[in-house]
Amino acid sequence: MSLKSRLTVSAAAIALVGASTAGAFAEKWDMPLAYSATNYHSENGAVFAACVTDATGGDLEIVTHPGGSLYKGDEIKRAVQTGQAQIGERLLSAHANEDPLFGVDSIPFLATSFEDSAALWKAASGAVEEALAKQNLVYVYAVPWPPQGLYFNKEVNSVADMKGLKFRAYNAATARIAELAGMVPVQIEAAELSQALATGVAEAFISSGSTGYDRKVWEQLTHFYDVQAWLPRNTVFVNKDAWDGLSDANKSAITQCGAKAEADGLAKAKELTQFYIDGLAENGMIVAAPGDGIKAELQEFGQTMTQEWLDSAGEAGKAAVEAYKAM
Ligand code: PCA
Repeated sequence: MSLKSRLTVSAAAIALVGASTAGAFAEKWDMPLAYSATNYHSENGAVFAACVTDATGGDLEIVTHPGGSLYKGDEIKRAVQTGQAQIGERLLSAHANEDPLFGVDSIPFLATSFEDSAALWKAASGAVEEALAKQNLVYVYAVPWPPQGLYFNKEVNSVADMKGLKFRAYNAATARIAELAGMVPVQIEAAELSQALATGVAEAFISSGSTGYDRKVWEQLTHFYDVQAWLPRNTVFVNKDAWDGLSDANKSAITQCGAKAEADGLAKAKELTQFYIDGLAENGMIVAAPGDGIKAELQEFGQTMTQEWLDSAGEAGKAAVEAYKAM
């Protein structure tokens, strides 16, 4: 063997040893997300993933899969619980049927501003973390959506005007509102919302300006009423077994990057709230505050639903709401 080829062989051997060493220790985690890649939650999730990859020197690489591309919204939580994905982001209130605590952020008119939503989360997140732990999940961070408003294909001045509309729901609370208003609830993920509106499967819904903007709902709908009913959260969680297998250094990277993502995501949500609402108006929608009549009717739904939630959520739920109200 010539000197040159011997050098080449040994260089290749070293490269191989290097690669297999990294391969043996480095881990790659998939992180499914339900919302479009350009949504601020998904962008924030991508920054979080890069933060973890960087902080661990590539020892733990997190790869995001936005837009429901790996698992659809309603599949993400189960995928992480069972370890099919190691980490994921989900609108937790969509699972309030499993544990009412997951719906603490979707009680109408309990917390209607970013400030109140932060206080409510402070009061309730410990109980939510425990509820997640019972399901083999470790809480990492949560980021709110902007306040929720009502979208329609006509002017609506009272609950009576809503009667019979097919109402896209994204959790138990939104389905309950439909029921109380005499509408017909249909459960649809945001990724399928544009199509549902285009085909008439849904004619109205409640969500933030963000989702209306992302789904270009001005193509079918005409009115947005800025009701500010609540601010639901997307929550990021890790499979408990995957978590337990991490080194302390890697756990701490996730915790620290998560804390940063929680703060940055909140700042983005605040910054973008008006931008989204302006976007709806610029694209031809009528954007208005709800009239006093409809506001009073919705407030009544809120009281009914708050009581229903307290009845179902047990001591932990009651304690969280009381702690929030005392803040
Ligand atoms: N957008 C999400 C949940 C709340 C929001 O503002 C959605 O409509 O699916």
